[in-house]
Amino acid sequence: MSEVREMIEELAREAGFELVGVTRAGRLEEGGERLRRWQEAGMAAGMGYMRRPVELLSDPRRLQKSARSVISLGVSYYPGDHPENPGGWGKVARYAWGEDYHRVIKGRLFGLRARLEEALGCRVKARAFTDAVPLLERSAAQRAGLGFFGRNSCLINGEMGSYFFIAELLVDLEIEPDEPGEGTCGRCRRCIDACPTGAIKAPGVVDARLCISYLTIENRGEIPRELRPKIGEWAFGCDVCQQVCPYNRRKAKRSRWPEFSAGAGAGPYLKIIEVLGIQSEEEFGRRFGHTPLTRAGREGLLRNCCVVAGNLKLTEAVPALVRCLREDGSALVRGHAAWALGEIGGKEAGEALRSAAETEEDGWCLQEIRLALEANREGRVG
Ligand code: B12
Ligand code: SF4
Ligand code: SF4
Repeated sequence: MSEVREMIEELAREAGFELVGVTRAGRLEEGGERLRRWQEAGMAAGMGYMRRPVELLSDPRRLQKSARSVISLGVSYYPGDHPENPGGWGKVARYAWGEDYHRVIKGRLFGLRARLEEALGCRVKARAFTDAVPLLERSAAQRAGLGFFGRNSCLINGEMGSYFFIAELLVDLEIEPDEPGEGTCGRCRRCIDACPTGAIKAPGVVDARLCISYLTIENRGEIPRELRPKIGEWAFGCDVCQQVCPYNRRKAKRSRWPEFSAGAGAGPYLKIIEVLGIQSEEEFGRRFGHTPLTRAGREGLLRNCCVVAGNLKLTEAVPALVRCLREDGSALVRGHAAWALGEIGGKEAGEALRSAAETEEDGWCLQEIRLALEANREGRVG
């Protein structure tokens, strides 16, 4: 290994990254081809930023012209497993238990760049990225040797599993590249079989239109009616295809970054009634502004919690759902509250739905109320 490469490894580890690899800043051909097929099949769903040209998303030099190498970094976010549900709470995917990782990782990347410049004694033109970047990060990281592609499409490291974030520094230095990551799922197909919505259409191909992670985080509209029951108790994100993975079961390593621990952010569960009570953007910002949950926005998170309440038949949530149905300024929230009330049933739910049917002005919402009343009539009235 060259001296510079060794120094990068050392500095990256000092900065807290467990995985370090380097690849040249050239086109990611195989990843680009897979992305093209994924886009053409409509699997990018409503993510406009994932429908950008393949040439852009698969070429690091489009992000920084002077880039010669990509330093790919991995850091475990694994905060442990979900404790038992305290009773009718909504589940949060592990990557989102703590502080907003974009901010936290960016801070460390800037620190790493500064240390690198210090050590080299010259200015390094570098850009730091994680997640919110028009680049196929998994493909770059695989080529830099951080891991191999699992059938769930996640990048898996043989020693650490897949509960890690990927980040990168694009630098104008020619650095000796690493060998691409290798590994295999063997005959395993647990993730494909366990996915609640059948979103893994082929090995390594996730249809975002069906993925709970997409539906509860990136999706800005309604959760399709037929998929709502399959969301189960996931209020934000989904870990199913990772938690069944033997690599994670055997090798997941707890994160050493305190910012990713349950105490630093929303933690493993959300109290549904509490979330349904968040009535303004300010309140939402105060409660979740420093966490990844901010991505779903107030409307999105309340929508998700309505669906979980309906799935768990959470009678204690009825008053909060009735308030949402009557008073929430968002039709998206009112419509999902109606659905939940239809699922839970009972007299109070029925009365609220009937009265809302007379005053609701939004067409989609009114349709949700009517369908909820039908569900309520079908024997669920208490
Ligand atoms: C859009 C997006 C999503 C979408 C779509 C996910 C998807 N699978 O496409 C949604 C919202 C559903 C999502 C969900 C999640 N995401 Co996301 N997401 C992204 C984002 C922004 C782009 C991904 C993308 O380009 N998708 C398009 C497809 C075509 O590309 P791909 O998934 O990367 O798949 C490539 C490889 O898997 C490879 N490939 C797959 N199979 C095979 C097989 C062979 C033989 C070969 C050669 C290659 C290969 O080809 C594909 C093209 O490069 C990246 C950040 C980034 N800029 O890259 C984060 C990212 C992929 N997400 C991440 C995380 C943590 C998650 C979740 C775990 C969050 C959660 N718990 O809810 C889930 C996991 C769901 C899953 N099974 O993928 C991490 C993954 C880290 C890792 N170790 O893999 C990333 C890298 C963010 C980061 N910087 O850490 N995500
Ligand atoms: S994140 Fe959940 S819904 Fe999405 S592919 Fe994995 S198991 Fe399926
Ligand atoms: S669960 Fe099995 S098939 Fe899926 S990614 Fe893990 S090892 Fe591969």
